[in-house]
Amino acid sequence: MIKRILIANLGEIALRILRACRELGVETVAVYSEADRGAAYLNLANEAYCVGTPKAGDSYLKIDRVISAAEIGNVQAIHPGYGFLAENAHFAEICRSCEIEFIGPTAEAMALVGDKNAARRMAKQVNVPTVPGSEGAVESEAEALKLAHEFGFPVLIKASAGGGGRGMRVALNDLALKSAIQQAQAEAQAAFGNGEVYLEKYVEHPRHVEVQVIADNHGNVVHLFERDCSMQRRHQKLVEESPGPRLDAETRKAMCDAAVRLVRAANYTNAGTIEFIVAPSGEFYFIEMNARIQVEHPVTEMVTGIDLIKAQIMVAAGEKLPYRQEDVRQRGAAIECRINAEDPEKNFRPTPGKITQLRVPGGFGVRFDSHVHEGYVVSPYYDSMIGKLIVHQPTRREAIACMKRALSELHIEGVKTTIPIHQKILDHTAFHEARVDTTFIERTWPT
Ligand code: MV4
Repeated sequence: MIKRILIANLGEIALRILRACRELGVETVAVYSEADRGAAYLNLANEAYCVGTPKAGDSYLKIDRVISAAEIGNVQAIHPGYGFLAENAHFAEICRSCEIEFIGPTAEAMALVGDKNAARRMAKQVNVPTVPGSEGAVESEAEALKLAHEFGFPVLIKASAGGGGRGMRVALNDLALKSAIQQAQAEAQAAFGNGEVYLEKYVEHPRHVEVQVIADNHGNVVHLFERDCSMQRRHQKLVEESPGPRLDAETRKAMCDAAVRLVRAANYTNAGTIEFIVAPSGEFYFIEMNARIQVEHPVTEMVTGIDLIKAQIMVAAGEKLPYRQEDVRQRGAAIECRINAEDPEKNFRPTPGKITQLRVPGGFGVRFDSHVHEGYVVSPYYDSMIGKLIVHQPTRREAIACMKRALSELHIEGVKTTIPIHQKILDHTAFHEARVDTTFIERTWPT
């Protein structure tokens, strides 16, 4: 039985988890750093403990302090949210040894999918399409050159311990590849403590499409269809949507089935995301798997009607999924815009400071997931996301109109936000026609 949960996170996701717990009748223990002392959402928790100073490394990332708060708060489980400790297999292991349920996959499954090269190998084993590339790790320049000549330049060197675009570099020719291999290995060693790299052909102008899955501890694995997250800048997503536009039913089914095969092969449980890239040809390839709830999970919730945070908690409590695959439907279209305290006019520079005025949109099909309020001070220490505006409508066209209307109602004064770039995106014909790939933002508004 899970009667009390510690939320090892902050901001909108801490509040999102708090709300789910309250609806489930589960008590909550919040943690905060000195930078977040007095944040309004902390008052909704049954208890709240300070775990350190503002720097994340001295608070939200401190395993001993988070575990101490969990022990003192007498919780049965910890929800890590996203970021911070969410994909730290060591933390999941510590939770287990303290007999605290980690709300996520097992430490073993997390470590497995966290090794991007191992995940790629497993994908091949279960017939999930992967990009042409190396068979495992690349050790030498000679090996890399031979492979690159086999499948052609440009190629990408990726760190096994990387992910999300970290520890990744493109090589256009022999010379560049030679110097890149050693550099990439050294960089990966320094950044992740693991210098292993592998090679893939570079797929140009891809779309980013990911499949949401949820699996229980009884062998049931269900996918909740896909999200298109192509609208991003420097690996920071701006707009996400479900269903993925311009995805035919056959490709969708192949991708979702592939995701379920991979989840089964990895013995993966709880919520996870299988990331694919879709080439202009329509071919799709597995890229990596994310062992956490993601920022963009609400678009999936809107089209499926499934509360993913509640599902995570129920699965962690040992319950069976209450639906089979054939019960899950994709209904209508949902879009999310990430509202960040950043100045899109100044290269998306973070704009910490006090929110002096806030007017939040509402109405049919509008959801605003945010912890901020008038008088809230956006801290310079953490991610600059201050909210997510989500809409759900019968069709994509209506969802776009609804998002434009909702964005026009969202007034934030005191800090510059990404609202203006969202308005430009939503007015762009390339977005209306869904003719965008992951290079759209940089091509359209170069900085
Ligand atoms: C790629 C790719 C092209 N070819 N792999 C970037 C994030 C990481 N998850 C994987 N990424 C990519 N891998 C091959 N073989 C292009 C990207 C990529 C990308 C992928 C998804 C979303 C945005 C992206 C932006 C730039 C590059």
